[in-house]
Amino acid sequence: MMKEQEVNRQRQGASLKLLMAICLCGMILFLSANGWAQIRIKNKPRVVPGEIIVKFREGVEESVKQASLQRHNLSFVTRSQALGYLRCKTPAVTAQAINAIVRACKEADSNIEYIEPNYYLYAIETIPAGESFAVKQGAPVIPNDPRFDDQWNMRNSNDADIDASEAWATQTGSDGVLVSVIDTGIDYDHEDLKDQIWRNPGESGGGKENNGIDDDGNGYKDDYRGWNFVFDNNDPYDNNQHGTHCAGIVGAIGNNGKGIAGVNWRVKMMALKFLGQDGSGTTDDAAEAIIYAANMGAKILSNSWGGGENSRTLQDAIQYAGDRGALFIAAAGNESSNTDRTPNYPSNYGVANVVSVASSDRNDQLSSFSNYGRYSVDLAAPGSSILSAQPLGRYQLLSGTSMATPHVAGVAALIWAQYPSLNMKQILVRLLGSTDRKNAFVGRMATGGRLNAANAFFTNPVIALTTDLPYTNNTAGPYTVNTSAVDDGAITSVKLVYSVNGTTSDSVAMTSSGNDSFTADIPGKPLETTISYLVVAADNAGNRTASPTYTFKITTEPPPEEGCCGQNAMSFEGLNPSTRWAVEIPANMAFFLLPLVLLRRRKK
Ligand SMILES: [Ca+2]
Ligand SMILES: [Ca+2]
Ligand SMILES: [Ca+2]
Ligand SMILES: [Ca+2]
Repeated sequence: MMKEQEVNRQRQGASLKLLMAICLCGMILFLSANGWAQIRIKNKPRVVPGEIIVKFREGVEESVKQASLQRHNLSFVTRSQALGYLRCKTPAVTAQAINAIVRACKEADSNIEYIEPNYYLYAIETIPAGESFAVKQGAPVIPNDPRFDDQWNMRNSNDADIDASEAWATQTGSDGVLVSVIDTGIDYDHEDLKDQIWRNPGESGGGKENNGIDDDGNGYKDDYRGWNFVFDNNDPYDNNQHGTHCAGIVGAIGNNGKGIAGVNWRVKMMALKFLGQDGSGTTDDAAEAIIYAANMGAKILSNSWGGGENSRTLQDAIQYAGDRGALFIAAAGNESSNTDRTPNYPSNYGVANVVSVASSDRNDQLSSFSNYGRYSVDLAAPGSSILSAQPLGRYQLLSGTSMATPHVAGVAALIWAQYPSLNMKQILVRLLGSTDRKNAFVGRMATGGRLNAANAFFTNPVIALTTDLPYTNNTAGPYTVNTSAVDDGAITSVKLVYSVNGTTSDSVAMTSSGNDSFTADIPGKPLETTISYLVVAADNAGNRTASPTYTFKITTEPPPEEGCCGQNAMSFEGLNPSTRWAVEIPANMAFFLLPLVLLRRRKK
């Protein structure tokens, strides 16, 4: 919604204060190869001085709200129409003082549903890259973009790429798919981006672009090419560099003889700027941007930023987008840490549409800076030394989970272009169920794999979101396994196959629980039992796919040290190449797959 001029002035004042604060507490400015300055903010401030977000419970009377605000010395500034929270001014400036008010209100005021600081959020720092690269010739589809040879992430000799060339043989993207890049804005005049920028039809034509009228009644005047939430105007131009780089990965025009090729040669990108020139923004603006994207029909939201604490405001905004069928792709963060233990937001929110993305390098290893987490990170995608677009028509290598994230958003868009009738959940299953499992990622993220665009189009069953049961001391059971499976035709059966202490095995049909989900129970077992299990799905054409194998123990011991990659994978070269990726399994599970191999041979 539009805000009063006074508010704008205050906020610009706040941004200036922030900039000054940054200068005081230490700013490192350095020049990268082609002269672009990068700013890294040290000692990042965590909360917006003088602001608090508060939401009252349903049905609380206006007069009671006013009295409550007065009691806590808060004055109303803006209200979120979609989520109902209020952004308020407080005399408190320091994080300590603001947190004290938040704590006091939580305890004392039962009319308040939640109250929290307006956290600052940051573009996930990018590390300038300057490695040499080796690119292989001879691909299924090689676009004519002159810098394509430098895009190891799309195609390289190690096959650590996302198989973009193979995917492009099937699908190169569609103008009908809308991806929202929620970031520092986009250089919408860039030679490789300008034809991919979303135009709001309700604010286009007949002078609607600049008539000062909210022609489509969405609360934003003249928002014909996205929105700038930092200054509340209709110019989301990128005065940083981060958002343009992310946009180029999602959808730099492919095969146009210029620059690079994005994951999508054709796509529409919605430029939503909530991070300022210094790469910082606020929770309130992020929530507004997310709600804008969802309301205006974006199906994929690409989010290469993070910071703040666990925020109910942000979680509600992400849920709002999920309720409207939009995927929320989020960077896992660049702290080299385990986000199962140290949560990173927004990638850690437990909302079904959130996909958390780690970064991989050209050797298919986890990038040194990348966060990881067996339960909290979903998959890896290339993020080290990625060439993409920069403002003023330039191109540059950058590294970060920021760069990995738009690869995943881009592949989600490709899948949607190929299968336009799929819903968000079905896109999610194809995205997560088609990764290339690698030892470097197994145990460090839920899929144990790196993004693969070509595999996402499989006509065999695709399985994802299988429960990874943790160690437990529960001997009564049952141990419930949920999974999801989709197919280009129809899933005809889903089975849970499990072994007990590596010797006996059982197979049970999984019951459909709707929405492409299936469930089955493993009965309770005594202490010191080890159970391994996998899921096998079959389709109407008789094709079968096996999930990875999961293992847990009934024990009072703590689970083994988290981290990585202990199990030796065994790959079944004899299988159909299109299913081989799915059946790289630990050696002790070979007997489960043997019947599948035999079945397959019998059919021939
Ligand atoms: Ca409008
Ligand atoms: Ca207008
Ligand atoms: Ca191009
Ligand atoms: Ca099929």
